[in-house]
Amino acid sequence: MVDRKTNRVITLEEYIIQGQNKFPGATGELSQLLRDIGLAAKIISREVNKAGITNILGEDGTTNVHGESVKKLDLFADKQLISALSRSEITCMVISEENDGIVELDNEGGKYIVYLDPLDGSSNIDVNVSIGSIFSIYMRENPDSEQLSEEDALQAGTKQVAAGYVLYGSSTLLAYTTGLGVSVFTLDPSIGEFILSDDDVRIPDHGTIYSVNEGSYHSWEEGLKQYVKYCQVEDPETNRPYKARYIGSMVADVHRTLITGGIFIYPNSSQYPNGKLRLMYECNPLSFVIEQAGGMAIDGKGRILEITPESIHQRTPIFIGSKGNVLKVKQFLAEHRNETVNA
Ligand code: P6P
Repeated sequence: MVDRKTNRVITLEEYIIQGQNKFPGATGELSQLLRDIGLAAKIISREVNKAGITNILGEDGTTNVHGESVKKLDLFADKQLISALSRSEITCMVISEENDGIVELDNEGGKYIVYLDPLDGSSNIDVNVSIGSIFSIYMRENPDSEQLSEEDALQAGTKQVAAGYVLYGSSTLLAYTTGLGVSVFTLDPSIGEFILSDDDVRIPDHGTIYSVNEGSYHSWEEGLKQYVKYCQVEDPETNRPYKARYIGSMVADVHRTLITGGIFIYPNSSQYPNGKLRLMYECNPLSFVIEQAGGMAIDGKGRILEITPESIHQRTPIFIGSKGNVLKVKQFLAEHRNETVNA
C-alpha cells in the first residue's frame, strides 16, 4: 500500500504515529510500545531466517512452566521482546510463556501490562515451518498500588488495549489491532522496515477450510466429531467437502484463516481436558484480531474475550474464524450437548 498523498510506502512507525495523531489525548505511549515490539520482531526475524546456519536451533535442555521442552530460539525471542519492552519505561510487567510468574520490569510507573508468547509453534523451528510471536496489551487497573501481582494481570480479553502477532513465514508479517480494525505490515529486509500491506483486513463471512489436529479425533465430544463429518460430506451447493489444512503453528493457522476464511479449532481432549492453547497470550490476542476483522472466537459455548481469567497460564478450548463457520460448529456442539443455541 502507498500513502495516497505522498504516493510512497507507509512504514509501521509512520502508520502508528498517524494513528496516534487521530487521538488528541493520545500520549504516544502505546505507539512507543508498538514500535518497541516492532523492533524486537525485526531482530527475532533475522535470527529465525538464519537459524539453520547458527547453532541456535534445537533445544536448550530446559522445560517451560508447562513441562514443554524449550527451544533456544524461544529463549532468544523472549529475551529480545522483554528487553525491547524495558527500554521505553511504560510497561510495568510482562507475562510470558517462558516464565513461570510475572516478570517485573524496572518501570514501577509503567501503565501497561504485556502478555507474550515469544515464539509460538516452536516445535516447528527445526523443520523450517512458519512460527510466530503473539502479544496482548492491557492497562494496569490500579497504577497507584505499590506491589505488582498476578491479580493486576488477570483481566478479561475485552479489556485488551492492543493485540497482535508476528508471523515468521515466507515473509515476516506483523498484524495488530487497537480496536479500530486490523492492520498488516510486511517486513522489507532490504530496508529493515515493516511496510503497510493492508490497513483494514476483513475475514470472509464464511470459508471452506477447516483446521484441527484430527489425530485426537477419538477423544473429541460428539458434536465436534459430527461437525468434522459435516465438513467432509460432498455437497456442491455448500462448497463441501471443505479442505483440511493444519500447520501445527497457531499463528500460521489463524493468519491463514484471517485471509482465506474458515475455522481453526483446538478442542479439549483426553490429553488436554481444558484445551492446549493458553487463554491470555494465545487465544485472547488472536481472538481480538479475528473479532476486529469481523470474525468470531468461542470456547465452544461463550465468547473467548469474555472469559474471566483465574490464572495467567490457564488454557481454553478455542473455535476461531469466520462467523458462519464458528456459528455452525457451535450449533453442532450445542445439539449434542442438548443445549439451546443462541447465535
Ligand atoms: P498439536 C504449538 O506448540 C502450539 O502451541 C500452537 O502453536 C499450535 O496450534 C498447537 O500447539 C499444535 O498442537 O497438539 O496439534 O501439535
